[in-house]
Amino acid sequence: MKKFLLKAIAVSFTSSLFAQNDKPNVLFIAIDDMRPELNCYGESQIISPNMDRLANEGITFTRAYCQQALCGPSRLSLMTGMHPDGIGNYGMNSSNKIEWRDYRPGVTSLPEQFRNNGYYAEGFGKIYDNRLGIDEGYSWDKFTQGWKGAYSSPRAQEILATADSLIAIGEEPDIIRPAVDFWDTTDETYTDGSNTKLAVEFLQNYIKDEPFFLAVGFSKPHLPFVAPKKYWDLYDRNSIKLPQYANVAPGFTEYTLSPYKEIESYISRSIIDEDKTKELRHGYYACISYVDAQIGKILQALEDKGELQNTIIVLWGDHGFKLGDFGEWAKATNLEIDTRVPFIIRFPKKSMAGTKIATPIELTDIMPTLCDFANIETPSNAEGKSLLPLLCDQNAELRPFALTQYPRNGMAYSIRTQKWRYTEYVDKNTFETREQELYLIRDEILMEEENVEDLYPEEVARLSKMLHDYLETAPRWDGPAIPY
Ligand SMILES: [Ca+2]
Repeated sequence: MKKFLLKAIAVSFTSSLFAQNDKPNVLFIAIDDMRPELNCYGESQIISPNMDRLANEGITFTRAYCQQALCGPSRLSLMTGMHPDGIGNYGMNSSNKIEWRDYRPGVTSLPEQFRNNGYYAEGFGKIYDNRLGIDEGYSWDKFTQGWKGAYSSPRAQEILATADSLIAIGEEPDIIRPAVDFWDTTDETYTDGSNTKLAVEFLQNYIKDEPFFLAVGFSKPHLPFVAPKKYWDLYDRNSIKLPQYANVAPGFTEYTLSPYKEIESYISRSIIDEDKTKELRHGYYACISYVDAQIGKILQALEDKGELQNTIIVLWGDHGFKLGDFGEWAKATNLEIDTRVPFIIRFPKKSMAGTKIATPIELTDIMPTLCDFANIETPSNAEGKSLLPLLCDQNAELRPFALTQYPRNGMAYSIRTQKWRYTEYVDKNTFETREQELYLIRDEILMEEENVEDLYPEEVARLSKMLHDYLETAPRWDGPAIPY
């Protein structure tokens, strides 16, 4: 009955957006390691007019959470609509590149389902993490990764050569490879500009009868923070703010932060002082402005093609990133700053333009939502919820929490409700509780300020029960995990 009602709402909503029998195109934009620190999220430091325009013409989900704060599992979860436990993947490994499809042949991915329903799907850049495979032939009619070296400038080459010569004589360089770089060069010198050019050409030359599912995955602002100089020039280094919470919060357990110190594969932590912190943040912001400019080119190409009003545009990030927050330069935790992601949908005719929705939702919800709007059946492996009821009624009860997990101290599950972030570390097999954390998340801060587990035992008990009730029946892949 509920499903029937949802379908009826979907059909009436979508038929008001599209001419009958006119399937909408999909423009699917992925951004790597971009925390939602944009103007459209109420922040003010980053210059991103095109993403802000998208938000102004669409719907911004201000409490959207990834399912694991790491590229590979977050993306595979989104693309299959399944939680890491459901798909059986918790990581990726560059020395053991695999095709995830070989391990989970029965699963239908999001673009695959669109292909099954008359769409042409083509992708550029980083959609899946390629260490888990790009799934060409299943998810895509055609896929181009288009990688270019991040270190194109003469200065970066010099730094790399110096590091190599130091390592050759047994010394440890402060800079192993640059964490930041700028160069007065074209957008196309680097991967994202180059792939944007290809995506624009795709749109210009598209003549097929089928609607398209065009995916463009940007590799910035992921480390290293490298972008053409003109994007660095948008910012005044002196006015870039330092992190508000630069120390660990009271009550963090030994598992709260990650042992994975991402920045240390670029530079020594010993050289990260206040100036370096500002330089790194400057680089991260410049990379976002660089990506934003590329998004502007794609939106323009879509408009020039006359397809803007017949295209659903979805923009998402795979997870956040700590820029000195809690003293860290990495992701890979269940903290708000690593799990909260940008997520914007722009519907044709700018339906519900400028709406902000603060209900906690998951990236697994993208698959059923897009399928609903395109009037396509959602694959049975999807675990997420269609966001359609929320668009009809912002107070609709969609899900009791958004779930994120990370394999740490057994398995760390973290649930986000409107008010709380509750994290519980359990034995992977018995679900026996090992450790608990509770944070009251204030809307104005959206950071963990203190673990208040001891102050609210009833809340801990309630949320723990909610989590365990879920775990008892949650889909779980019981074969061998996808290797990493
Ligand atoms: Ca990422």
